[in-house]
Amino acid sequence: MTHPPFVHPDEIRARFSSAMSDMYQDEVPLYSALLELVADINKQTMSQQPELTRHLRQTGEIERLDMERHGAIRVGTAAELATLRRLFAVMGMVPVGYYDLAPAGVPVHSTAFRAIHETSLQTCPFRIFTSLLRLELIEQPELRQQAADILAKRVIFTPRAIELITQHETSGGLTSNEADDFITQSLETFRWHNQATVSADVYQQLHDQHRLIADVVAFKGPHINHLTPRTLNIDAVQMAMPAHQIPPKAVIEGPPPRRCPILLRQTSFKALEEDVSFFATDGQIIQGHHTARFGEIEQRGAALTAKGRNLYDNLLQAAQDQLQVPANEKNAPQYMAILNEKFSQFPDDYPTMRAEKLAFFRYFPTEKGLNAPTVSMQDLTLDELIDGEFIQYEPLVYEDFLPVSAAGIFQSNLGDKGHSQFAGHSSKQDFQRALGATVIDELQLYEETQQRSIMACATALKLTLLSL
Ligand code: OOG
Ligand code: NI
Repeated sequence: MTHPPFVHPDEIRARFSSAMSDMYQDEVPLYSALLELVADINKQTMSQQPELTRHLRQTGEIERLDMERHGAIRVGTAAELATLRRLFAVMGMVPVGYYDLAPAGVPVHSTAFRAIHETSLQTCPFRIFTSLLRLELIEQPELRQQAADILAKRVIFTPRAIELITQHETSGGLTSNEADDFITQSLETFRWHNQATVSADVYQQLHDQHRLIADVVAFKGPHINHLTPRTLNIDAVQMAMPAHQIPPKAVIEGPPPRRCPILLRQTSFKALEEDVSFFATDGQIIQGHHTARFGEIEQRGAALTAKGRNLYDNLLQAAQDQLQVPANEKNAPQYMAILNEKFSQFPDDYPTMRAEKLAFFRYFPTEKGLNAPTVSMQDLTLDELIDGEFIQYEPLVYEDFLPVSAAGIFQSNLGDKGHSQFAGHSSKQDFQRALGATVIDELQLYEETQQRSIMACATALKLTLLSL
């Protein structure tokens, strides 16, 4: 018996990402406004910067730009996280990286579910930053137990979603109709519910412990809390936001503006205050509020090697040490000045970043190389092939997240006055145990993509060997 062909996981992810964006636009109209603003500024930026446009064309990023986004969710239990891992696997998304946010005062640890091969990322780079609440960081034992009991009772997946996940695992794929069904069913898990599952009293207790704990425990499921389009000019969007009635957070997280962008710069608009109803013990409904959902934008730059990342972390730390207090509305200009000054130590041209092995690159054969006789190139090193203009290179785009920035995004939307930091050691092992899998090392992935591009050059130019 033949069966209809399976849909490629990349295609399911693309459909899911688009359905998720539609749902969030309905739920949070300000996100729609942000999308429009970002699209306008992207268009403007490309017409003003032909060199940037050429670069986006060369790497293929121009095609993924409009559909590029990430989202974030927070779950409460190991079982929820492990099932999410199976759900995301249907869409070719696997856990990459470990982020410990406890040192920054947020009681969660996280990973990013995403595609890992450059071809898949090109089809759809959709990522989900996924955090697991660390209940063990709740100080009061009774509240901790109560939160655990509430979480143990909830089921965040529809029975049909589980069925389709299992089917994908056993038969190796989903047909087009099943994929659409899977998308409809799994979106239910991420939908907003304006009805809390706990009483106003319990909500308040959880909230008093940490607003994030209330956000995870008091609701039916892990509602998507933001979606983030990719901008080509984050400073321009940040500046334009207030005029569009979108209130931005005080400072842009990450590195300062540069000619050659690195890693990730992010900013968000403040979370909305939304109406929520709570049950009272007498069965009555009480109206209240909850703030959790927001919008964010990001500008992505070059992926850094371990050496480059080290330099980045040190310069960022030095800037924060000099400022002494967390960056806020008042000291934002001063912080940006310090940051700029510190980052003057980070080379800002691609040849130096490449020569000093600070970033990862992708290599392409040039027209000249493709037309040259192989013998003229055979004994040349990669550097010589570049000097001879047989090969050119572009930075590899950073596909991941940054823990310090993520903490800044969390904080700006939690209005957190309490914790500056949680004690308790980083526990990648605990996280992986909960996840039921190890997380992939992102540096390894960039290394592999870089290496594949070198191999592809060798094949295209008919060279037997290329070494970095
Ligand atoms: C996640 C915050 C982190 C990012 O882009 O760094 C994040 C959250 O608020 O749940 O999304
Ligand atoms: Ni985000």
